[in-house]
Amino acid sequence: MANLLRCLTVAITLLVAAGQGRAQVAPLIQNIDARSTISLDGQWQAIVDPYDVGAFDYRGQPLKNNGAFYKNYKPQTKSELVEYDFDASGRLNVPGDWNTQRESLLFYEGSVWYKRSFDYGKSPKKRVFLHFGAVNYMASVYFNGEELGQHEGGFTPFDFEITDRVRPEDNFVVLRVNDVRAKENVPTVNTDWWNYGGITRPVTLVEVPETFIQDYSIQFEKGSTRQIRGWLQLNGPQLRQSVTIRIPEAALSKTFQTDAAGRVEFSFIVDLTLWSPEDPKLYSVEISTATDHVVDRIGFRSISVQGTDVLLNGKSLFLRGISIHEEAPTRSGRAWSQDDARTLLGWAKELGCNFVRLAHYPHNEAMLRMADQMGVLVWEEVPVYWTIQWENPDTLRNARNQLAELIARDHNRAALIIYSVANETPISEARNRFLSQLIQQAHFSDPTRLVSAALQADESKDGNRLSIHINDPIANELDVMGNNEYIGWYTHRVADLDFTDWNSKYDKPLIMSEFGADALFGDHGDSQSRWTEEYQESLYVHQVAMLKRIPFLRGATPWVLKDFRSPRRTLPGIEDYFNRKGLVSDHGEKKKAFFVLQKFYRESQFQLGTKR
Ligand code: GCB
Repeated sequence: MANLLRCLTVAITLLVAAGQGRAQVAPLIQNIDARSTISLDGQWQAIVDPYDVGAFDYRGQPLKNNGAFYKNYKPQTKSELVEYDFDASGRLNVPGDWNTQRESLLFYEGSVWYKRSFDYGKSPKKRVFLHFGAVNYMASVYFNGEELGQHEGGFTPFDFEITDRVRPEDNFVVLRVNDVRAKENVPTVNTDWWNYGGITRPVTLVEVPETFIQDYSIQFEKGSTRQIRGWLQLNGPQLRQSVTIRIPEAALSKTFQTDAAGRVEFSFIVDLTLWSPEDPKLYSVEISTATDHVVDRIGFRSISVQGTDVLLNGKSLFLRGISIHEEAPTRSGRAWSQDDARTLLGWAKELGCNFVRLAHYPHNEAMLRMADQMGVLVWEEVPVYWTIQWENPDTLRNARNQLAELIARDHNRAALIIYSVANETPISEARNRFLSQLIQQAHFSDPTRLVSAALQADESKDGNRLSIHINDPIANELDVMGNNEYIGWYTHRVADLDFTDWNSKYDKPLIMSEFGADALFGDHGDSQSRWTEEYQESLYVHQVAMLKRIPFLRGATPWVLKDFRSPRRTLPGIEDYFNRKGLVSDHGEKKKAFFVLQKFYRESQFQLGTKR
């Protein structure tokens, strides 16, 4: 069995690697923050290049000469023609989207070249990697005038090894970042969020020993609260080594031997305080080999489903959630920092949440680390959103790669309980096949977590009663069903919520993954008037009453915590390119509906789904 599993793992890794196509990225290094690092964050020189003249000549052929911006070439004589100059160009902050750093770039979609120089005293027998937290959407990465490779996908981390290329002085990294939307991409051309371009998450130089601990999983076996089942992968020339895992606080120390491929799978029994939202206990876990040493903060808990129940540490619970976009709470643009994470999750906790849906793409790692610390359960998601190219094998490879990178980054986080593989995707044979592969991949790569998708249901009318039927064949393969509904906003009237019944043919838990209404903070009127806080408040009152009547409901993540930018939202004076379904405005002010949900969550803490 173990051998079969290993063969399958290798097959999946190869498949995913093949899917990266142009990307020659290195395998992801787990837990970057625990390594020896130097931050490359700060001001980078930037050239805005809407016509891609830094990459292609006027015949559309790739530039190889000194005109290519990645060469960072300087004229050698006063007569030499060189039409770019990083040193004389403006600067952009990294991490940061470009759209909110310059007014002229708010709607810009295209290429921006980034450059940064650094000196580096490499210690002997060390390896050096360039780590990018995320770059949206396509990153072409160059180092000291040569191409390292490309990475596709705007929300997951990637590394390039530069051990043999780094020099003591005057290294320069150049990136061509392109965020042009394309039909075959993931996400595709149509979304309801801002296409924030740029190096949106931290850039880090990571120094590791020649043979280093590349990745590890130390988690409870599915359903268990005592049995650890894990694995560890070394990278480097000395692959056969003994590995010691210690949890000093629990007086635990176990030693294992890696095989010729640098891998070891292990299991052992522990007696630990379980992680939960009420008591988010994290242990320092020390992993050592003869050549490397990594410390992580890991929480231990089990998550499973039984019929329509979601069980955390064996006990049924109701997931009191909220959906969140990755937008900064107190400024404009993409969120990325610990402070951003603390504020966003702080608002969620103030609402009474024990759960958040990080929509619609992988959020930054700080969010997961903060959720671990603050005790907030997490649903993570890949941007398989609306109508992507279900029949296109490259689109599938791209989605699989983004899912693989997300799982690789977060698979030790206690807070993370659900991977969602899709949002509001229209049922078809091709779509079912596509999603089925993602679901299998998530289950296989991380058997300890639950898999979901935000579906849409059918409906029928009988007199004044509205019947909603969850009837999507893909639900057969999910552990938890998500469902988005906009009764009272896009469909029907708010009053219809009082006459709505929910049915499901699956014996599975349901999370109402979206509902909501737009309201401009400070816009007041009666509850029938669109865009007012009172309309939104009334919709929440009726939605909550309806939710309480759904017997198989085990959670909700209303749409959405905070107003967020969207190019689809053009209504002047109200939307102004913001989706206004936030319970908090884009300036951080709480709308009336915030307090309706808060009341529901405070009450339901002790009533719903607590069969103890
Ligand atoms: C949805 C989408 C979400 C949108 C939301 C809306 O169903 O999943 O991305 O932002 O509706 O506000 O229309």
